[in-house]
Amino acid sequence: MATYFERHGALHVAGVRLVDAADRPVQLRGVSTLGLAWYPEFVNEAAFRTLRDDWGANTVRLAMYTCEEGGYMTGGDKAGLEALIDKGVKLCAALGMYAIIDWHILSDGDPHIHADAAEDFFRRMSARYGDCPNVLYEICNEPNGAGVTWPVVKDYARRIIPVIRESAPRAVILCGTPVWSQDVDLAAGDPIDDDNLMYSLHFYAATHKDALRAKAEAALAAGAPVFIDEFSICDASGNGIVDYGSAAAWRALIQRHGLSYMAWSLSNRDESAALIRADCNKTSDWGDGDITDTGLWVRDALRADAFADR
Ligand code: IDC
Repeated sequence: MATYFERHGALHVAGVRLVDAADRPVQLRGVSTLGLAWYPEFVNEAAFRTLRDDWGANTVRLAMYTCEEGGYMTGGDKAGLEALIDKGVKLCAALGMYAIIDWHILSDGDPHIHADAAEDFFRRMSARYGDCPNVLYEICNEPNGAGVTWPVVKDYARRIIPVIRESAPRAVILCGTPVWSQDVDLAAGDPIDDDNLMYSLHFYAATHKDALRAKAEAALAAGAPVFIDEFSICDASGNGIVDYGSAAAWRALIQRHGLSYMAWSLSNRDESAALIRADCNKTSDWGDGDITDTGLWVRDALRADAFADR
């Protein structure tokens, strides 16, 4: 069977939708790594193959923290992190999957703090992968903090986007939004002038409910392309209970609009958001008993969508 990438190839944005060269709608569905520095063992061929063939994923997001422990800007092994990204991108290419390169700001809530490094990073990444139509660039995971308004984020985006466009003129770029990538409605009201850009919306279903779903609807109604490059169905700490009711409401919204979605996270960390159980040491070929409640929900969603879209 043809892979999702073989079927759709290079993507672009048309209106609020992600589409392929023939303007057919595309829905990227997959998982996000946890910090690449922390769980490098999950970046392996068998894992990605399991996600593709057993779970139904067509995309992997490669999350590289900038300022948490071992982050790119906080003493992390830069060459090692870039080697993991390279491995992940190449695995995705070989398996006919899409890859998202995520500059995962978090405690560094203002993307300007490390904009010089981001510029250098994305210049080199886009030069390296400019010819790889399966690669998307996510320029700031979750802007947050006092003063980090949409104009501030937009300013950063307007600095990084042209750098990526030097080598990847048509790649899809994902831009974080204020308040941990929730304020997509504000971005919609003051959009960035770029043809192939989408706005990040992140939700954790037990924390984020009707109010955030209303923001998503408002942004879409205003014509802004929204991309869910991170979510889980527990609370925003990555822990706590799984909220199946809210998760179902999010899933309905996702399906109504054909939104792309990436589940946090491909790891066996002892927390609710992890897809793999903490007592499981397998790094691929997970059976039902190896997968957390969150993971089972995610796998069900991915499987159902892959089946409907085969
Ligand atoms: C969390 C991880 C957790 C880690 C922490 C670091 O799940 O293991 O210790 O980061 O501070 C986000 C962030 C994402 C968070 C996640 C859960 O993008 O990095 O991961 N989350 O808190 N936004 C909302 C929730």
